Amino acid sequence: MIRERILVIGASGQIGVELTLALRKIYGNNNVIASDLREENDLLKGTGPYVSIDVMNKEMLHVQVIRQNITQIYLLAAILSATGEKNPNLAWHLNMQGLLNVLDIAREEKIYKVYWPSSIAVFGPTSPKQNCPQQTIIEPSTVYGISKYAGEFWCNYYYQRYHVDVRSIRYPGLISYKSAPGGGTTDYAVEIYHEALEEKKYTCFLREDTYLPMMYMPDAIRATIELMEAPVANISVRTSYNVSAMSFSPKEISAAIKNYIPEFNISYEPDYRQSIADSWPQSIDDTVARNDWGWQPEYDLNKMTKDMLENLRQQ
Ligand code: NAD
Ligand code: AKB
Repeated sequence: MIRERILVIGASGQIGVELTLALRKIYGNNNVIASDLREENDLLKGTGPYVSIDVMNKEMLHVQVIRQNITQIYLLAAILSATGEKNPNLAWHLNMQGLLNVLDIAREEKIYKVYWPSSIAVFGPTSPKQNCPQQTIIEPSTVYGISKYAGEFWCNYYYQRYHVDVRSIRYPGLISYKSAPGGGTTDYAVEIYHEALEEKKYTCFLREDTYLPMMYMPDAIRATIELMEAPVANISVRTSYNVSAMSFSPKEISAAIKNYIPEFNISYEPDYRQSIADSWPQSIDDTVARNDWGWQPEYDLNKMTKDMLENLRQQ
């Protein structure tokens, strides 16, 4: 049996912190090496090894992979949709070159498995708005979406040509209370809970009727680990899997919060992120993920709202 040694790149980010902690529970603290450009996140301190890595520095990354006897890599370092529109060159460069560096090292060092997330941002204005299927018209209109779509095909290419077992999920917007989101269009759905508790009001940068696919972080972490643990024979998609949990608008999340904080008030001042949101589907069909590796979400809007507010109150 292989003794897994896992490298998480981008471990101090919104997903990285929780994924690193979950992987440490399964594989043992010392077998999961967290890495990031940023300083170690406070929640990771004292829970296992942490190294400073720039994924763009391929030589240094390669040295770490060999030195640490890495068998699996989770690549989370990226620039998200809203930040990407402010600096398209940087977003393209990091999102593409970072992935190619990891895939190349995985091929050369015969890394057992690679995880790299894609996003619902691959879909564009010409994709179906409702229950957007796994395979459909895909014409992304953001640099982030373009980089994710190109990345999906690089993953497929490295699997077909070099047999790198790289697996991927098109995450919807992710909502969490532990680590802050990093510059996405769906970030409003995290900010709103903080502001509801602290200020009892929130000004939303999207219109009240903007429906987007969303998922609570515990579901996203479980989906990731279930996909990575699925038998290789079950994996029919080598670009990236659609997964779905819930879909709501700012008006609906605000109503869900009001059930717990009746005095909460929301107002709307849409900005440049509105057109990004408008280009994405409102809901996702994840039948293929359900059939291939048994994906099932656990959280809907109300269950998530209760849990978010309870946990944020405790913080
Ligand atoms: P994040 O911005 O919170 O975290 C990314 C981390 O990468 C940060 O800690 C950052 O310091 C690090 N990083 C940036 N440049 C780096 C570099 N050159 N070398 C090493 N580390 C670097 O992002 P996240 O929300 O945790 O997203 C992780 C992945 O999941 C990304 O690929 C993102 O596109 C994807 N995703 C996220 C969401 C979401 O809602 N959070 C949804 C869909 C897809
Ligand atoms: C973003 O809004 O950019 C991310 C995503 C859906 O990929 N949360």
